[in-house]
Amino acid sequence: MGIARTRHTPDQTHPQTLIIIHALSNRSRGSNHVTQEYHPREKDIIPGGSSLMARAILFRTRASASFNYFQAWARGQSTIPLAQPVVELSAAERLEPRSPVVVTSEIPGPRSKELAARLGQYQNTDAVHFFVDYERSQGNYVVDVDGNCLLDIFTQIASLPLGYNHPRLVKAMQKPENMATVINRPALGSYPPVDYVERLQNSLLSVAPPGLRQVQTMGCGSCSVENGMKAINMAYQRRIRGPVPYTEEELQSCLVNRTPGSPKLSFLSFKNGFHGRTMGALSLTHAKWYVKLDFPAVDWPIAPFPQLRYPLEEFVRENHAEEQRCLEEVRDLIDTWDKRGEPVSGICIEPIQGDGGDNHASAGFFQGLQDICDETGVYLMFDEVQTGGGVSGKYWAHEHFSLRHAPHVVAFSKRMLSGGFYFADELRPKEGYRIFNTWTGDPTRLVLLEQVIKEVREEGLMANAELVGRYMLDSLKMLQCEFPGLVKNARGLGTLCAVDIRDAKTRAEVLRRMRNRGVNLGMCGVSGIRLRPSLLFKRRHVDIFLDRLRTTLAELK
Ligand code: PSZ
Repeated sequence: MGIARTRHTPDQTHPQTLIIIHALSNRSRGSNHVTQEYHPREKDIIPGGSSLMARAILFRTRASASFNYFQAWARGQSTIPLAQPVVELSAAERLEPRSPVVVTSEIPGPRSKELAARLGQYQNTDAVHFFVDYERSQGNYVVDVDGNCLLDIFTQIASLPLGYNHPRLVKAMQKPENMATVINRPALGSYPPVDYVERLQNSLLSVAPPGLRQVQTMGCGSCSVENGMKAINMAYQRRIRGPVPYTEEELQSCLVNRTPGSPKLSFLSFKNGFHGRTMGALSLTHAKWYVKLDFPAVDWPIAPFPQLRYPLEEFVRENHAEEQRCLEEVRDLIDTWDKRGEPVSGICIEPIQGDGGDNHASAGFFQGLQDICDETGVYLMFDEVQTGGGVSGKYWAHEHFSLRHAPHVVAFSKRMLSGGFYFADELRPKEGYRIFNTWTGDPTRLVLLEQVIKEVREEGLMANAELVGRYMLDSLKMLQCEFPGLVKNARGLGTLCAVDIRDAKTRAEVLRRMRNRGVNLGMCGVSGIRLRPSLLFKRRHVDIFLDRLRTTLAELK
């Protein structure tokens, strides 16, 4: 008998509860693929909506499915009576709830509020949305401590590759042979475990961006960007210095932040970029005031990121001109700062600006940027902390740009579970302890990442991201036609989709109402809604999201 059965009392008035219970009890039984009746629209999708008849059929199907679930659960069976149409479900999908269920009058509910008040004794909790029951959360659904079950399209700030409690990851963590990895967190740079090389090969190296074969793990995204910058600066200085030993003056002056040991180099970033909160990465970040205010930052060149008009295919000429303008500015800045005696050693850019507003630029823009870097000897770093991990339809979003050669650094974190960066051979430090800290990552994360990568391959999840993303974008474009003025600028690559809402106040209201309807969303830029689903997001999830968004927008029209 599953753990869930002993912990929850089935309640016929909340059929969804039964599904969660069934799902959890199945997880503990560890059963494999089954087929079951399924969302009738999964096979025959029309983006953007359902007729009354379709809704009626859907309701009936769901109601009878719930009853069947209950009967099966009551008999302790792990298989579910079949109905038509039938599609194959993965083990993970079988565990997932069918739709959101909201049981409190608003979210956060009373228990969340009580916990926030308690936590508030020890820290500021203004950023807390709600408290989560991570044990009961499953797949694309997050369950809060009040029993609300929300479709999660923000996934812990875009950091869950396979949603919650994926059976494959649960299994990996239950393996006794992985226990030592979990318990004994090593100082990886000095005492790597016996299986570390193999772990790296099976995880990070197996999905390395084309042309890069060096990798360094790190803790978080900021730390990854920060150390990517360091690797670039070291390589830059090495190039200038040549194959000579360090001078005593260099070794002494660096200790007191003076030249020549601490050289006057600069790093170029873009307006609205987000690269993290540590002091180096923070100097590259220009997205939100509350990330920056009161902290000293290095005065480095900031170039404009193209402000494109959407849909991209309709504004090709205007957008091209805008991108050329930005590239010219990059060129000018490199020149100006060189003359100032603070040459640009590297450029850091997101393939799609995330926090700064889901701003896209074309492949041509990035190719042009790489050309400028090659001409001026500036190193190019892609910050793929938010775009990496397959959600763009490729493992790395910069792979969409057909660059002439690999960038020098690709920083990652979030959906890769471990932070870190891939880098060109040329950037490899010449001494130990130069890119280093106590943990430099966590092998436990690689155990999980290995399973994530296997699942992505076996279940074709990158192709899924591309297909579902296209469907989601088409649907958002339709919604934009339905609510002109209220919704605009639908844009996306894979499932990295976004829309802008009329203004920031309306956006906040949309997010609040959507949450109360059981859909958890993120925001970006001034008035953007940012969609960051897991790789398990399917068309049926898009439909649930869209249905609720349409209702919400109609209320706010
Ligand atoms: O408010 C915050 O601190 C947020 S909200 C979203 C993020 C951070 N994203 C983190 C991030 C990122 O999106 C990109 C493109 N680069 C670096 C980072 C920093 O990663 P962490 O938060 O892991 O340090």
